[in-house]
Amino acid sequence: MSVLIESIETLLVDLPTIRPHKLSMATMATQTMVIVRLRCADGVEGIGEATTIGGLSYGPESPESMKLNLDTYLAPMLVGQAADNLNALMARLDKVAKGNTIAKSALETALLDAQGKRLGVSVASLLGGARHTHLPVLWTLASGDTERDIEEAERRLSDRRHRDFKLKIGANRLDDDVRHVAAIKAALGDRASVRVDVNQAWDEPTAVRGISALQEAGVELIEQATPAHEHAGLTRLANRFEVAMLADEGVQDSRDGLSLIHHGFSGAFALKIAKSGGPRGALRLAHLAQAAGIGLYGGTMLEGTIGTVASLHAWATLPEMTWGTEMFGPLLLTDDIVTRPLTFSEFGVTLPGGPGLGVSLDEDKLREYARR
Ligand code: MUC
Ligand code: MG
Repeated sequence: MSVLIESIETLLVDLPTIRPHKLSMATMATQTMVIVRLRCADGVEGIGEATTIGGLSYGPESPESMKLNLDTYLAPMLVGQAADNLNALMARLDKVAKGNTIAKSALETALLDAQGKRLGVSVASLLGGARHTHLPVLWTLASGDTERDIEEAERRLSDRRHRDFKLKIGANRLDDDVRHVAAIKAALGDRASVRVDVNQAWDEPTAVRGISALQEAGVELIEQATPAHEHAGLTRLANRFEVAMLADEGVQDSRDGLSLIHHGFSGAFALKIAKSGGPRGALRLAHLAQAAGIGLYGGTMLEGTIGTVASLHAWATLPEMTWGTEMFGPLLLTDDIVTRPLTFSEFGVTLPGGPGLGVSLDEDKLREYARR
């Protein structure tokens, strides 16, 4: 007899960031996550997280809209259903709601966590089995100040925390951005890999000028230089330059992946469970990329520990990723809402053991940071 889903609760949780995090479309001082608690008739609870960046500025879902849509449309489709048939449950969600991939990802995560706990196996096992238990993690330098970014990078290098750095650019004049990136790369030299994320801020002619200068400065990877929908343009840039292009906002799911492949894109895809409606959708995109010879990168929406761990369980099932991962979200926050935070060491993070996600909510912390 299948166990039924009894209730689904959602909470908005606001956690301050350790410093302002400046992206081309927003500056973050707080991260807001929607935490999902999915309770089943056998007493098992699965947890999930829906998180985006900068309110509504990154994509079409905001934390507040996700909570509303989860409560009003998505959760009622799951309550009363058998908890163990993920294929049927996710199809019910797709039937009632187009898009809303971040909210759906939180529910898929909670369902995987519950099923793993019930069976006594990890989420990675449910996804086919972990091939790694320690994954590389980069750090994003985005204080907005060159000297402060260099100091931050030096500290992270000497702590053996991170040796790959992603710089957020696109908000300033091109020349200023190039000067900023070149100064950081010159200071770090061969001790670190430096990449940039433009978050769609350039048009193609600006991208050509910017990428030439950044390639010259020794940057290794250029993330989403141009608008998300411009698949032909991104492919032209990938063909034109030696430095690798990474598609992020432009590759939400397998459909986008297929379109880029059809255009002849060579480069890499940033996988995010939030973009693909959950860990399984992100893995479908990864498998497509692998078949087409496209590189992989484990991306984040700057989730807290729950979303980060859910992603790690998925990335752990893949062969080593070409460009590593950026699963540093919890390190950008001043506190955590789980009882045992993740262990970051030796330039990476350790996949937690135990059934399900392998992390538990800290009820006191949850109460402290839950929005009233
Ligand atoms: C993005 O667009 O990649 C990932 C790291 C970071 O600092 O911002 C995110 C979003
Ligand atoms: Mg990005």
